[in-house]
Amino acid sequence: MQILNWPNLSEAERKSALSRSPLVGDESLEKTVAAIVNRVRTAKDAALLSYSQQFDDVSLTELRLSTDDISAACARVSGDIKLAIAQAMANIESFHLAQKFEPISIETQVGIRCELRSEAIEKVGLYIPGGTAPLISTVMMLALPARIAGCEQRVLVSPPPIDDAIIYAAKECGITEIYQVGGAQAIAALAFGTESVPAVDKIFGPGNRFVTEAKRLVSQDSRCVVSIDMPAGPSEVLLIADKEANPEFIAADLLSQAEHGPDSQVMLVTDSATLADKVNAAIKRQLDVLPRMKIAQLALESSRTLLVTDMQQATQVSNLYGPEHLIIQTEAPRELLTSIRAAGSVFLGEYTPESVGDYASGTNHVLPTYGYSRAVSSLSLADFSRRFTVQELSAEGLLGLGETVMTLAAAEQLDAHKNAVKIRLDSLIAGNAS
Ligand code: HSO
Ligand code: ZN
Repeated sequence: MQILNWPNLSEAERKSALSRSPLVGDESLEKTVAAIVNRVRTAKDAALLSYSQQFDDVSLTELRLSTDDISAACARVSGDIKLAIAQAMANIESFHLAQKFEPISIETQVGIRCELRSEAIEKVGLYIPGGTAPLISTVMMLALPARIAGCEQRVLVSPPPIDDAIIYAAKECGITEIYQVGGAQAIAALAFGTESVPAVDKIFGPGNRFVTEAKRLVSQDSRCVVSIDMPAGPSEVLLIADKEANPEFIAADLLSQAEHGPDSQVMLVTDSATLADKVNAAIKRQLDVLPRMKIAQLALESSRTLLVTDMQQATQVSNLYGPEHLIIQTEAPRELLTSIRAAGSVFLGEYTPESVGDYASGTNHVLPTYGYSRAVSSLSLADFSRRFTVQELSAEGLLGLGETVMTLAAAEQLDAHKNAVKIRLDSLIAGNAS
């Protein structure tokens, strides 16, 4: 990894040191994806089946997996994987169960009750990417909170052929239906509905640039009213380390993120030039034996080590970058936590590799990338429900607030608003007089 000395960099050089590769949101991508979305909207299942042939080279007659398909897939999954899934599920369940919303109900003024309630989103669509890594963990990260929140219909889509372990995890996590369809066409199906795939209220899950673009397009299309979880970019990690940190641990953590994709980015921020050199040497050694060496190597090309003067400056750099994952391997990692302003998920100490959060500690691994951690939160139970308010006034309550509302309505020159209060106050006063 390229090593840069942060204090010596100009403003422009600092910006470029923290830059990410541009998100491919070009016009031709938008056109291609819009065409796919439109075709699915109008031709429905027929379009999905023909895209499966064209993009996945699979000729299907049925999009939905039958119970027999599901049982057969589950029977092929090894006992080891089943046990690992069970332990991960238990932790993810505990952590998300603890996030249950407590309703609020207060009297803001005598006779005026205001409430905040929460209800599950009824229909959710969960996208699980296919490709080189079957993301079993993502099934758990999406399906478990959906079930705990109480979402009634939990639909999973994934490109064919769907990995057996994905099907097993989906079944264990209470997915109500599984469809073998992927790409932009799967997102369009979830947004508009087809003969087989139901339309949903919200779509979750990571995907390639076609999937991401499709999510963006359908979330802005008023012909279907569908929300999406969060904006998505390539996966990334920033690691803060001091001179005491273990270079082999650090190299392993950086490579675990780099192997996700050629566009992944890993950053090391340290006050020790010696550590930076040791980490580079360790990366070389560990990279050599990785099956996904080529992918990780490409990711490392756009990754950097930044040398800072102290740990306070390290947190400033991290806040500027706003990483999806932030690993802190310093003598007293928790002390830095209060200085962290933007990070999707924080991993404290040398025994907390990012991998534990990716799979099984209990936290969610769907996190804001691309600097969005400044304003977007990591996925949680709240994302699977909608909050709404309730209010109820007694006559006494309206008598106590009516004048204020009428004054404000008059100031806004909205007489009908004023009248909706006045008509009641008049009736109350008349009632009192009689
Ligand atoms: N690091 C990924 C999640 C993941 N890792 C899934 C392994 N499997 C994005 O947070
Ligand atoms: Zn990962």
